[in-house]
Amino acid sequence: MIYFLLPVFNEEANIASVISGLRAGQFNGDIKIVAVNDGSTDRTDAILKELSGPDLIVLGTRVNLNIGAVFSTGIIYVAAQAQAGDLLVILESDQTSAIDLIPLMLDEIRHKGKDIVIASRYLHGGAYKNFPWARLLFSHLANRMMRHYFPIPNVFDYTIFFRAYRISSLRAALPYFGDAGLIQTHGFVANAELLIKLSLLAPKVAEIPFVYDYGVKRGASKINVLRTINEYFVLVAYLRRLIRKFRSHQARHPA
Ligand SMILES: Nc1nc2c(ncn2[C@@H]2O[C@H](COP(=O)(O)OP(=O)(O)O)[C@@H](O)[C@H]2O)c(=O)[nH]1
Ligand SMILES: [Mg+2]
Repeated sequence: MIYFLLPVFNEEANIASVISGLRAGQFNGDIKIVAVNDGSTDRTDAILKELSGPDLIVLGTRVNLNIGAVFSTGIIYVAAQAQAGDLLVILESDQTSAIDLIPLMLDEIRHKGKDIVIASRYLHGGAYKNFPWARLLFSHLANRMMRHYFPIPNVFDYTIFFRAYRISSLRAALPYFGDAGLIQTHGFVANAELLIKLSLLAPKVAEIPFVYDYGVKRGASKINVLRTINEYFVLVAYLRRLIRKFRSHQARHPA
């Protein structure tokens, strides 16, 4: 089974197209779409009802909780449902995650033994298109900062949501961090937090080039850049403390 996790917040202009794109895709396996509706106040909920089917699970909250809670809810749900060998793809609900790249991402896991595959804007062949310059600058700085403090072999893009995971590698992380501890940040930084925590357990991570075209998105971005900058600094301090504790635990209890 291939699970697709969609964080959804006020995506009335995009969500139907994303779900029908997934339904039309060729992924070499059964699919289940898990849409976590993060307290949307537009027509998102009604549209999700119109799209209902056995392949679509809608979770979420009535109030907006932001990405951290959305990822936790979706990952814990999928980890509990999945069978050994199942895969998870997290993608955005605003049409910017190119569905035709997914088979290549899944191939890296199925045939090349990878555990996590990142659609990367920073690899040769990857790029940002139609992205506002201020966001571009911010994205570069955030990725530089993550790479500086938390280097992971082969990883340059820490902030893109669009990734594929071997679900067993997510499951392996839950006993270390707990359901409530796998993701402890609230905003967009939750995505980097997840990757860095998983990397402590040494999964095989690969990137494949991805042209991220922001021009295909309908509607406005909901990111709050100033708040997110602050969250990256908080994340660095938090993860450095956590990694120290993790390493000293590992030294006392070698596997
Ligand atoms: N911004 C934001 N996005 C959320 C939230 N909850 C879920 N999402 C989803 O997370 C993804 C990223 O948000 P988006 O507005 O596309 O950010 P951008 O593409 O970086 O401008 C989208 O799929 C949103 O629907 C939230 O509280 N805030
Ligand atoms: Mg987006």
